[in-house]
Amino acid sequence: MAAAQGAFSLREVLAAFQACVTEQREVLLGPYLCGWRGLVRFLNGLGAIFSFISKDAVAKIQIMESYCGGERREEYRTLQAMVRYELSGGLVDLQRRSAHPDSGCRTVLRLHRALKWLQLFLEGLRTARQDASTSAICTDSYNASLAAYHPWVVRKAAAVAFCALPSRDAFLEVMNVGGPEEAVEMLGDALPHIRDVYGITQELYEQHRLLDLP
Ligand code: 1PW
Repeated sequence: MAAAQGAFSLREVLAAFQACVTEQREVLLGPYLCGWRGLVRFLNGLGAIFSFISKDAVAKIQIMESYCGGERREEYRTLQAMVRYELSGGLVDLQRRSAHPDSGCRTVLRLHRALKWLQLFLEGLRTARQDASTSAICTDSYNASLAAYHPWVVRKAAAVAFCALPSRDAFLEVMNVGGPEEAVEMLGDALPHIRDVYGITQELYEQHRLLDLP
């Protein structure tokens, strides 16, 4: 089962987020999107109820993949290059979505905010007791991060989906890395890399005042 096609393994995601950060502390978009693809597979493994959540992430990943595979792919090799290119070319809508509704900058910002949720959720999962409620962990991490950016209707739908989350052990099993202890250990290895990628992105966006892009 662990090798089933399309099955999520936390190992892949670990490797992708680890491979994101270059020696110059730049974030490579290729592995970043690869990591996101892994996360989406993970979400899909949690059941159909999560498909509305993964659908938007997939749409955003696709937008970014088309930039990364497009004519201007050199400008989209790293997050830093993308920000430079889009800002200097006036390719980002700063006040409201109009001429450039799907800029790389605003699209990555949505994924970046969602990554915070994931980070908090996995941290909660890692440190929780065996009998802890994953729904509560998920709700708390969502409320502490992404919820602030979502309208009421999305928050309600998310709350319903969270109720359907399996137990902590079942959850760790979906991660496909072995027993619960192994999964917890793997989370301990993976999280610093996710935190690192999040931190670099946050700093970059702060510097360029991009954290509130419409
Ligand atoms: C179990 C923990 C998993 C964390 C995975 C993170 C996936 C997050 C996707 C949440 C999507 C909720 C529904 C979509 C909302 C969009 O309106 C919103 N997108 C996101 C990613 O927050 C904003 O995008 P928009 O409307 O400005 O294009």
